[in-house]
Amino acid sequence: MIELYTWGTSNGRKISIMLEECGTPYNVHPIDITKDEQFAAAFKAINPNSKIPAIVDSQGPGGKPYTVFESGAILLYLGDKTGKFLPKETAARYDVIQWLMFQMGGVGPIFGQVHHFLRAAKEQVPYGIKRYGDECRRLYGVMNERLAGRDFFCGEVSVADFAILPWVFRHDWQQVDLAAYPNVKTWFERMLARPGVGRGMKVLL
Ligand SMILES: N[C@@H](CCC(=O)N[C@@H](CS)C(=O)NCC(=O)O)C(=O)O
Repeated sequence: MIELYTWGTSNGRKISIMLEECGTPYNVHPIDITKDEQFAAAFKAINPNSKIPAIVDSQGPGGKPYTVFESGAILLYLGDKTGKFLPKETAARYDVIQWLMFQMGGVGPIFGQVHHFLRAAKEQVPYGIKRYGDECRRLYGVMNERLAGRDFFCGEVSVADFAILPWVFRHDWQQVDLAAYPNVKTWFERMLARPGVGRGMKVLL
């Protein structure tokens, strides 16, 4: 059984989507980050970085419990464990890993800053809004080019799509009109039509 420590955010939803798509049984443990529960000692023992998501696999390597934090690492772990949504062949595998890292190093941090400066900042900071807004729109452009003539980021649907989807789901928070990125829009609609994605997106709603 997988124990999922999460909250209803884009990073958390990557993992509930993956678990639903794999059909892997899991228990949800809410960590309310609006109440600073991520800093509790019990959770810090699972993720020393005090952020959701994290998992504990009761049947980890060697049949022993194993803990994983960082959503990209969790997706790779679950892909290897289940044999789903992460190719085994080297080139196809690294195609997926590259686009997963594009999400982890680019989309997540930059879109997160856009959300902060547009929705949470206590003061208007035009410099931050422009810097992160420009980079956010540039990243949408990269995704739009990648998805030209492709149904998914890399061949078949993969953990890369599951990582990117919950961030594109917040395009209204980023003040991005998907009509300007038609390949992203079509991909987004294709992803949302998947029942597993729909169930994963509803966890802790
Ligand atoms: N790189 C981390 C980022 C995790 C992250 O930023 N989680 C946010 C919620 S989406 C969080 O726990 N925030 C609480 C905090 O920063 O104190 C991952 O992908 O797992």
